[in-house]
Amino acid sequence: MKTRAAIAWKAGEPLSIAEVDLEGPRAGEVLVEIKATGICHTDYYTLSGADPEGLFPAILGHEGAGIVLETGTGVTSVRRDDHVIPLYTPECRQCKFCLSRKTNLCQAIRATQGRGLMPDGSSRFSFDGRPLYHYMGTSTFSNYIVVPEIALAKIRADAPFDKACYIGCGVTTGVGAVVFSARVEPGANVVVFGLGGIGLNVIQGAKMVGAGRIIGVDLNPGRIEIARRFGMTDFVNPNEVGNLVDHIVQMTDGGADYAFECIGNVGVMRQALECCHKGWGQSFIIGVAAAGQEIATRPFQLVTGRQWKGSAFGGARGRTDVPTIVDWYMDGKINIDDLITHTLPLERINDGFALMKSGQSIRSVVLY
Ligand code: NAD
Ligand code: AHE
Ligand code: ZN
Repeated sequence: MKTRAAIAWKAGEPLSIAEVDLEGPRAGEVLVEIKATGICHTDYYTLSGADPEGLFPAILGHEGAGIVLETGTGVTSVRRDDHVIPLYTPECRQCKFCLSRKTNLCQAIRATQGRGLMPDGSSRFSFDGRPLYHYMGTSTFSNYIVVPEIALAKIRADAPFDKACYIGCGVTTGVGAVVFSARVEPGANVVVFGLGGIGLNVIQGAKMVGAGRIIGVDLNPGRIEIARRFGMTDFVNPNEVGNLVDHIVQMTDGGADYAFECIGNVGVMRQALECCHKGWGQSFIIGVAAAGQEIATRPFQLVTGRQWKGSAFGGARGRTDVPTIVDWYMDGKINIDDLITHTLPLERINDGFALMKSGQSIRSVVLY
């Protein structure tokens, strides 16, 4: 079949909209009509050329929601007309990682996913007979996609696609980091570095679990109002204080119980560790840093009890936890609507990237 898609032909170049050929689902695979997709900073990161796994030409996008159109042989967990969110972190429930119960990082198809291919080593997308790479196993910048069954979370049918799509990455990453990765306890002091599409979800996750002080750090004062609305109790602009780490340690009577880096800046990652409380403070890296970047700190920071951790997809097990997060949204426990500042047709997807880069948008959503 044909599908309308935004193709990333080359790093650093705008996406181009075209009719692409899409092969139908093979065994264990599912054809999904994508109704809406968010644009995440990670799409921009890969398009920029900084992602060591970035491949071109590819169809990017990993924050979508849609409807099952057709299932390949052997598919049992979803059927035609089911509403679904594609998962860049699948959940096979059989691999060593899934069975460990210690991580959400299912590895069943991670190797081929990182090579832009379906689990059988081929691509379902082509243009003029030339294969196009899949991206993060999802490629939601295409109106129709084929994905493995284990990479689909079935969600309730009354959740609107234009909001539910954001649960495919940003909402789950931010809220999940608090709830599943850090398990922040009521009353704890939380510091969030970067108040964008991820950081604001960390803030609302912290509020949801009853955190005490919720301190937001950003260079963009335009983020203050929305962050306060989502639960931030204090704001710090790094340009307006002397030593940022000392400042936060003073504000929190010795340091943060939990810190989250939601930028992808290795210098800030160091600050996010060092502002943590001696003896127990935990710092979670969420931001994705470019190829070649490395983190550093004095080992003494860890010797004295601070912990450096990371969180991918909020520690959520996609097929199990994503439907619950959709319920949280539908029950009014989390706010998605106010974070979606722009909606665009696919033809204007490059404007969505420009809005993100300029700091004007929190999340742009493309509607098919
Ligand atoms: P975004 O562009 O919406 O937000 C980034 C925010 O950081 C902006 O508000 C910006 O003003 C602020 N900022 C930039 N430099 C800063 C600095 N030096 N100090 C303080 N604030 C600064 O991006 P996003 O969509 O929220 O994504 C954030 C990061 O999270 C990206 O690196 C993205 O790739 C990553 N990410 C990781 C996961 C995961 O599973 N680990 C999932 C999604 C996104
Ligand atoms: N290819 C990138 C990986 C970047 C990365 O860490 N991605 C996150 C999700 S970001 C979503 O917006 C992730 O899930 N990581 C775990 C994994 O297995 O990729 C790079 O930098 O190499
Ligand atoms: Zn993302």
